[in-house]
Amino acid sequence: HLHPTHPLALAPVAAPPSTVDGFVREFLLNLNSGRGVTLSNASATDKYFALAHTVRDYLMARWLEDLRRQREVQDKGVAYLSAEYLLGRQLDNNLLASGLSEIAEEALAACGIDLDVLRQQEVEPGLGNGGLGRLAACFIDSLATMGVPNVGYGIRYEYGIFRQTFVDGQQAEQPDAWLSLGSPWEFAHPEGAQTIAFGGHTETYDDEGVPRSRWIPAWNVQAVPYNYMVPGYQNGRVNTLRLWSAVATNSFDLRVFNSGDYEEAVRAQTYAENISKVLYPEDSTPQGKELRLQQQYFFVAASIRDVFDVMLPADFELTNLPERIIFQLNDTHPVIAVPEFMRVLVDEKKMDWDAAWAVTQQCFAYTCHTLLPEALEVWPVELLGRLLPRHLEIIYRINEDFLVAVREKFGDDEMRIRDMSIIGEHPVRSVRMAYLATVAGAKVNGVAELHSQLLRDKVLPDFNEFYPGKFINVTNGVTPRRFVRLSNPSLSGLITDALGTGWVTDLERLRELEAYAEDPEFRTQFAEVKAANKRLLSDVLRERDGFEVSDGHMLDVMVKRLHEYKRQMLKVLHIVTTYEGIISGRVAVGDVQPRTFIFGAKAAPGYVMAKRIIHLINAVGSVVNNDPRVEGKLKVLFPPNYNVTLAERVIPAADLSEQISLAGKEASGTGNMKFALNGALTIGTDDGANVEIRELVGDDNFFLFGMSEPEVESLWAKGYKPSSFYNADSGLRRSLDLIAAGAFSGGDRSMFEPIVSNLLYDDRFMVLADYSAYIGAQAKVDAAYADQDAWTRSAILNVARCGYFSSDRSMRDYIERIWHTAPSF
Ligand code: CRA
Repeated sequence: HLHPTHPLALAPVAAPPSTVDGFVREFLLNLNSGRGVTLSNASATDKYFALAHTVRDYLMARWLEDLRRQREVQDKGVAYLSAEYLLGRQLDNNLLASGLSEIAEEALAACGIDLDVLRQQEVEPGLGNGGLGRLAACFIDSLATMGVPNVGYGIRYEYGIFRQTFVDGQQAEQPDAWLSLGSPWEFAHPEGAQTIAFGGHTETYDDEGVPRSRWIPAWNVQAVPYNYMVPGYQNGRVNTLRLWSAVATNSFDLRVFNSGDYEEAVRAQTYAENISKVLYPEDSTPQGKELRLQQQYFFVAASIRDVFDVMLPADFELTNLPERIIFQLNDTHPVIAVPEFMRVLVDEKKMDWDAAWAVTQQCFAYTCHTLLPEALEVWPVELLGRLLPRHLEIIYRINEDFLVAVREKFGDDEMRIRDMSIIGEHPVRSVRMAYLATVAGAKVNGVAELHSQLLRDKVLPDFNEFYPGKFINVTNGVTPRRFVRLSNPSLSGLITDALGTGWVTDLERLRELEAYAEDPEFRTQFAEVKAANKRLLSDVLRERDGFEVSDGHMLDVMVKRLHEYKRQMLKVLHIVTTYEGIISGRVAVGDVQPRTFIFGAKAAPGYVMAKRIIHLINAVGSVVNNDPRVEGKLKVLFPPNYNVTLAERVIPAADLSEQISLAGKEASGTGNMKFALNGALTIGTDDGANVEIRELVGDDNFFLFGMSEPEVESLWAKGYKPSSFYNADSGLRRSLDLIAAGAFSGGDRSMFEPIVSNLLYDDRFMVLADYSAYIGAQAKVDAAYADQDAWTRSAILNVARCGYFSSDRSMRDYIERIWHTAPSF
């Protein structure tokens, strides 16, 4: 027998040899023993699973070794708490990270298999809504690539973001059963399940002379961890993403079983398992549903217990926690972790309140991702107290102590006390989660310079005054591995030919491309890359949606969630204006730059206005695309179900990136960064990270338009009258009138009337106010695009100057300004 301390038992089994033969052997082994098939009778699914398992086998030794070393050295680690991880497909990323892409391709070819066919088999894990979830995925990629110990904690939703289809131009939602064939990337550990309790009541008791509180919960569920590898880019490091799945506890069933009520027992099971059933599909507009709070508590309670029971040694000195762990709160969704952490320290570990609070304030940091007041989560006290009675008590105590300190600093300014209280009174008594996070967090950060400044000055000014130095900025970033190296292999090849390979982990090196922008030969190659990417996109859209992309068109792209603040309607008005100009004969067809407008956008299923706008985009598309007068000139394509996989095809092909939110509303944006890094020029407002993109690429290489944030504020203060803009601009009048007259609804004037009325009478996002500036900027875009060589030069400069937007840089900023962790080993 192999004794557990025998070297062979301690060390992981070595990876298979990194050769084509070694890969073929491992792949066939996985087909045979993993899938129970031979190569000759294997389905595409079998082959995909065997391939994925083969990649895992190569990464496994490194993963096990990293886990072992982290247990041994106990360096400070980051627990990233996020309700969303929008991962995208894993196969290609993991092949790239392990340096196996070429070997795998050859090995499969030797087996008569096209790697590309297997890539297509993967259903992407869509466990997020948009930017926030994709950001979390970029961050854990960067941390692994930088060798920083990190566990990403989240929820293993059985159904991710819904699959979008269009029925008569209107959005329909289908469940995203991404796990129906299973996932080859996950490792279930049901034996490591944690019990997570809910409900019940609290009581005080005498603990050998010390009065204490305890929670007597009413029911519980099991949180089963599923581990996913997060491999660093070709650095031999593998971090862990741990997602929790809810299952019913035995005791839960037994109680009901004993009562003989079998049906009730099954119902109870379903109730428990509902917790991780489905991702809430609202982006930036939470619905305040009880199940959502259950989800939030479920995953953070399991994660905190994981840290105490699995990561830390049993005898760990709790006052040293800040040297060992930092919990980063990805928006307010995981903020219930704060009172849970306090409950564990005070009630379970019997720490004294003040000591526990001092530790907590060093172990948490909070990232705010929004400026929309409706996105700042608030939980009614009634609901929170019913679901988590002890946590509500703890929140009250935190608030009491906090308000005492506020009085000490600001005096008995009752107005200010009411404004700063963690408990809001209107319209119902509620817990303001952003305030709780701000009070608890060592640092609070916004996600772009402008956003962080507005957070300090407009959203939380009292807190900024009370906690000088707590509010900081960390501008978002995106991973160059997925969003350049993988999604744009042609551009990557061109860059590598010029600069060597180092840029993939040191994106500021793209600066060296500035010189190449002046080289006509390089510009030609760069233009060829863009053209090739357009052809690739064209193939994908033909295959996927039956669309045709015409050669020689400018690709003008707006892909992001459908939200009024992002102003897809401004884009629609531009299209209608251009179309109306041509068909009315006012504009000569020859004067218009041929363009294909590409949209991608999901609307929250309950967001009626957003769904109407989707309907209108499709309606405008079907009129424009079928009108011979604009044939070959204008085209509108709206492929359904925009997701990470489609983004990876669309972004490298784009010429023009639409970032046209009302200034002061888009916290950062991250799509904007991906486009610029892939050589699209931006037309955008001074909002979010657009500001920083423009500063870096220069005004000559960016189409700025529209009101600035202070101008927006002053127009609001003056009173925004959309009709004055309508009356002042004949192009705007004609366009809106065309929509209102039913030109895109077969003469039906009622179909899009709510959109038109909204813009004219009730628009918080001031679409009409920025219309003429937008149309003016689009005219400049047309003129600039006419000079292809100059456009290409600008595009190269965009790539060269956007290295700052690597998520590696974001992570370095978090490490230096917030976490104070370092790469280990
Ligand atoms: N909806 C912001 O709106 C930002 C991302 C990531 C968002 C984006 O401007 O780029 O976060 N906010 O920081 C959000 O989810 C709850 O707030 C987003 O993705």
